[in-house]
Amino acid sequence: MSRFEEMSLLLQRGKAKDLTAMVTEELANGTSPKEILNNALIAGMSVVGDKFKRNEVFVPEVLIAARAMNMALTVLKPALADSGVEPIGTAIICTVKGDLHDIGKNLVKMMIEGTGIKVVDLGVDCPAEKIVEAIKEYNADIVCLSALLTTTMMYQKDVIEAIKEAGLRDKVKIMIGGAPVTQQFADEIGADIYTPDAASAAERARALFN
Ligand code: B1M
Repeated sequence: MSRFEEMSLLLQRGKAKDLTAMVTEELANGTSPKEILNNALIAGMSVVGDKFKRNEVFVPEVLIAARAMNMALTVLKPALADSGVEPIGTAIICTVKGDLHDIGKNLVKMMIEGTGIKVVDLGVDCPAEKIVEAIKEYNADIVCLSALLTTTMMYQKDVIEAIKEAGLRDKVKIMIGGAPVTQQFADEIGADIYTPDAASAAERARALFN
């Protein structure tokens, strides 16, 4: 098994300390931080995402793997910055106004981060104005909206209207999701992408930059 595969497995098993130690060791040995990111961390998260989609692992395993990834990234990030590796794009994510559910949103965030996209998290109960401001401030490429209530899913439409009114609609792709949301609803309100789960959200976000 290669060192990358070993690190990928540690990530999949959520072994945060062992993974971080191994990433530190590899960096000291001169392994490229970009290769560690792509061949070990992103590769590992992508396996977790696929298993999550097939119901072979569940929310706790994904959260534990994501925690391991975040810890490893704390040692990798300075090396990535030194070697000039930039995120492939920027996403804004939030749960929309009136809605406090954030477990699914956090999973989507972690999986998207796992693809090398920078994610700015605006939290829950997020009004349209705040999203519009964030698109400008962070020069975002994608806006990711989560809603878990049949009442708040309608607010995703208000956000799209606000983005249009601000003249930013052509600048960003809008992805929506959450338990009551469907492809048909996404088409009706003019969202660009609907995804049913966190792994698909990460796949579709990444595909925008291929
Ligand atoms: Co609430 N709640 N809740 N709740 N809650 C639901 C959603 C509900 C279905 C329960 C029920 O009645 N059976 C129901 C909604 C009914 C409806 O609208 N049709 C409901 C209700 C009614 C309420 C309150 C109104 C209850 C009350 O106070 N009377 C209230 C509303 C508060 C508010 O938001 N204003 C409320 C409150 C809460 C808690 C605070 C107690 C808690 C939230 C804690 C938290 O999130 N920090 C809570 C919880 C935990 C749930 C349930 C039990 C679980 C939700 C969850 O986290 N699922 C839920 C019932 C259920 O789903 N079984 C329920 C796990 C999570 C991983 O899945 O969020 O669906 P999910 O995310 C998935 C996908 O949907 C997708 O990917 C994720 C993972 O693959 N996804 C995206 C999500 N966002 C995406 C975005 C994307 C793409 C994919 O692109 C951008």
